[in-house]
Amino acid sequence: MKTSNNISQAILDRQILEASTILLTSHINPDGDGIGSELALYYHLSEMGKDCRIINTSKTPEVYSFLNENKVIETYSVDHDEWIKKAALVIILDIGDISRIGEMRNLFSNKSISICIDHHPARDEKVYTYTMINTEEPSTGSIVYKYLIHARNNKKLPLNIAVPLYVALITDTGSFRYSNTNSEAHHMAAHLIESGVKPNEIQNYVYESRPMVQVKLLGKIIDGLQFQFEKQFVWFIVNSKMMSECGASHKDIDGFTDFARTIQGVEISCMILELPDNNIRLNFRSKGKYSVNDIAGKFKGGGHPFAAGAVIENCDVTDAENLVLEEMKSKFCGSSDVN
Ligand SMILES: [Mn+2]
Repeated sequence: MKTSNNISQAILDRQILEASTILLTSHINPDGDGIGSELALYYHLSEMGKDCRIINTSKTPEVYSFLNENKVIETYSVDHDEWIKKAALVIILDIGDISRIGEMRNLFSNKSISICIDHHPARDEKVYTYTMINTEEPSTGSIVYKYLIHARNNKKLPLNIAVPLYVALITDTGSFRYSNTNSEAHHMAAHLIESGVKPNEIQNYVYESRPMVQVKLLGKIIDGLQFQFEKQFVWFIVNSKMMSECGASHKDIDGFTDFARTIQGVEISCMILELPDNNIRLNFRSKGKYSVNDIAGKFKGGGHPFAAGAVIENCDVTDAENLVLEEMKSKFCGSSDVN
């Protein structure tokens, strides 16, 4: 899917050339793709002499702190407002839905140009001046990579750009295991390795440095796994009590839905996460036989065919569970799925 205000690389060149102050941002609880895309663009734009800053609503998850040794990723506070209002160009990366920008949503001044670079379908593309959206791409980092290859005349990328792009790519493709992995993803990886990225080193940082609180929470999640529809569907609840018992916060829940999907025989996994203010976050993952973005869509969410999510407002865990099971019933017991 491409949107009507999608721009070419040449137009992005021009927008960047004309802007001296550029803000880069991503979604709340940013992931490897959001952070990796931001950092790659940041180092490119800084090299061009731009006054460029990365400001996110949420703190950088601990697992990605190795990418932020220079402390260039900032966490939003009202002190940033003045600078943000001055930014001539705002580049929003990997956002999916603009509501996922959190508190920073109302801060774009009318004067600033906004560009959304993403591989999620945009439900609200009109909020941006321009978009560079391609839902065929496995990661936002892949779109940024292609742009940077163009902007830097096909040269090898410096490590400070190649490493974050590699992180973006491996985190969104599950290290080349997910259905979005294509030959271009491997070509991109090869080029990044030729640029000096050490895959084993990066994989260790990302996948073999799990904080103990996450492991404790995972233990509770495994204990509470529930199965239905001949064990093709697995779901689990993460409530505030479990979180506080483990000393975990929302940044620690990344990857659990993917983990549940790895179980033999499971086709779809779902996490029901209790959020503050009586809201529920749903995360869906599919092995590829059934789509899940249509299910997320029923709850006004969205995403990719095999990885999607939604937030249900004013809902408790039990109601959310019943609603999800109802949808799953029509998925597994209804007419056969095209996917
Ligand atoms: Mn992404």
